[in-house]
Amino acid sequence: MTTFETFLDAQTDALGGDLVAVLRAVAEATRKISDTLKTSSLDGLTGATEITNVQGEAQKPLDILSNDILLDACRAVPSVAFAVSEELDAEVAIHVDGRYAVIFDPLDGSSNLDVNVTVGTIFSVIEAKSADEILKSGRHQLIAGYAAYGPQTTLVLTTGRGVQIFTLDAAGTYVMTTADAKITPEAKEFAINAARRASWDDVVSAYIEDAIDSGHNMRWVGSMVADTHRIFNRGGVFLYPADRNKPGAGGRLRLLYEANPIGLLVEAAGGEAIIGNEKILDIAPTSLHQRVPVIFGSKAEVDKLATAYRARVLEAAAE
Ligand code: AHM
Ligand code: MG
Repeated sequence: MTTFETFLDAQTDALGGDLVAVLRAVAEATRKISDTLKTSSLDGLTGATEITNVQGEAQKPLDILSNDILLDACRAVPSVAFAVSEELDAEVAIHVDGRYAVIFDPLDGSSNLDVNVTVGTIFSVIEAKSADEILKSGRHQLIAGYAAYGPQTTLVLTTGRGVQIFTLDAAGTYVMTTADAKITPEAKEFAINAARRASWDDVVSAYIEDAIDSGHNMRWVGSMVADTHRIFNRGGVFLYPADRNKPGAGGRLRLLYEANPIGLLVEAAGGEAIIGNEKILDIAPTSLHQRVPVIFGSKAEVDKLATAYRARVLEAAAE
């Protein structure tokens, strides 16, 4: 049996003790969040607060609590210089002598909380000694991962050497359940919010029409972490495209703490993650809460979309 601690010990030479300490603290924070979620209704942690976050969304008590648990974890590690969160307006300076920024969505899919559907924490660690080093492309991520809080709590992680999956046991120990996770290159299943089809661009509309005609199945949890976890287990493609009626609006999901960490995990597992004609991980961010269109999953399916976007660019250039 490989526990998370055993795994961390084996990573120390490659990552260095400071980075391992960051990862240990973040994983411990996800264990605490998992514990808090289990009895949240009994503890009165339901509904929404009257506080609105920088995204203009009403925060839930568990959004705030999860954010605080992660901030406390960052403060406990001297090498953390900054924390960036979906729930905070700007980066928070943690330790002046720190070296890393921890970037997180504390509770992704939190609109699903009151219906007891899987939610998750998404996180990423980059090197950033000063605030102006935070806005860099996803290729610079040193660690990325998510914890999915469902029937089981599962930690999915990359430190640059493949993707490892851990499951939380009854004693609160993460135990490795997959040593080298791979996303199957072909799978006939897509995830998209079909209610928004009037806002899709031609490439997405044509892909979905074709997929339905070819007998693909559809699933949409409304928690990106849960949809991602399904793709890790049986493949498929996830799409949250830009709204064609709102040029420049990006998409719904945020680059730094949603698209980038998932993009790194997906590529590390042999899948693809794109924004139209480009890879998610190559996008140079312009702001902390920047929204982007997102497509990721099984390589063969994402390649079909990437090829169609490339053709569109070539057509536009020829006009
Ligand atoms: P959140 O971080 O505020 O929970 O928002 C992100 C979530 C994703 O988990 C999910 O894929 C998406 O929003 C669902 O959006 P929609 O309600 O448009 O289907
Ligand atoms: Mg989110």
